[in-house]
Amino acid sequence: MQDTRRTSLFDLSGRTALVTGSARGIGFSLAEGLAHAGARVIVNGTRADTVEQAVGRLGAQGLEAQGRAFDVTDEAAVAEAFEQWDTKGVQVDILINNAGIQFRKPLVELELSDWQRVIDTNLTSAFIVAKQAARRMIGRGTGGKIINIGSLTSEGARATVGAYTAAKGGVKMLTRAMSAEWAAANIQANAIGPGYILTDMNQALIDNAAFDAWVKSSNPSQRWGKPEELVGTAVYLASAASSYVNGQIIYVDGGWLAVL
Ligand code: GCO
Repeated sequence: MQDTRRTSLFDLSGRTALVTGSARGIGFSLAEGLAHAGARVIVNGTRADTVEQAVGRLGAQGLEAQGRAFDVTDEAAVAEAFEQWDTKGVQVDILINNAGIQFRKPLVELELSDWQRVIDTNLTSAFIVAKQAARRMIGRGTGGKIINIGSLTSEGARATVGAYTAAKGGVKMLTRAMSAEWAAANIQANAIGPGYILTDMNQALIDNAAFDAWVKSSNPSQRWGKPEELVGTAVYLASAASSYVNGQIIYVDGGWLAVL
């Protein structure tokens, strides 16, 4: 039993967190937030230069960060990264599967290759990276934390983002599948479903006056979310505070899904 009088429930000191797709956007904010909660973080992205810049921005705040560029859809590259961490004694205790892309096109015009790219990056990557992380968590007997990033589209569809919607619906169910297989090994696998957040990925939507008005009128908070507003939920799901929470998706959406 956890002694809540003596342990700080949300303290991540001594833990190592890998956040995929964390050179910018939501991923960067999550890496920064976990580091402020005490974790050592590993920044990941596809480009070594942007990963190093992000590590530099964290280091400048006195946070403990290292970087590793790899493509989360490339199983061999992911396996190699984990093998190298093994040899250096780096253990991933917390994994945030955040890497994602968007590609907006009506389904009847969508090329199969673009569908595949979106599914691979947003859904299959979570399987590829979590497989490596969970194998080690199970092998060590330490358990661990896996946080997948879903979306409002884990629940509802929006025209022009069909592949993304299919992928994010899949992320919700993959999270449950992970719980089904790994909860007994003391791994808590949960998801966060962000609402519409002010990120580079959404810049075209933010700049579109009609879309901006739709976002502001569709959720009771009447505004877009900020990446740092996802941090509290991520720290909770990465910490001892969520030791009996498993297979859930927590929407951080300003109340969007609660209203008609
Ligand atoms: C879109 C956006 C989204 C959202 C987000 C909502 O085109 O609808 O890019 O995918 O920002 O995922 O939760």
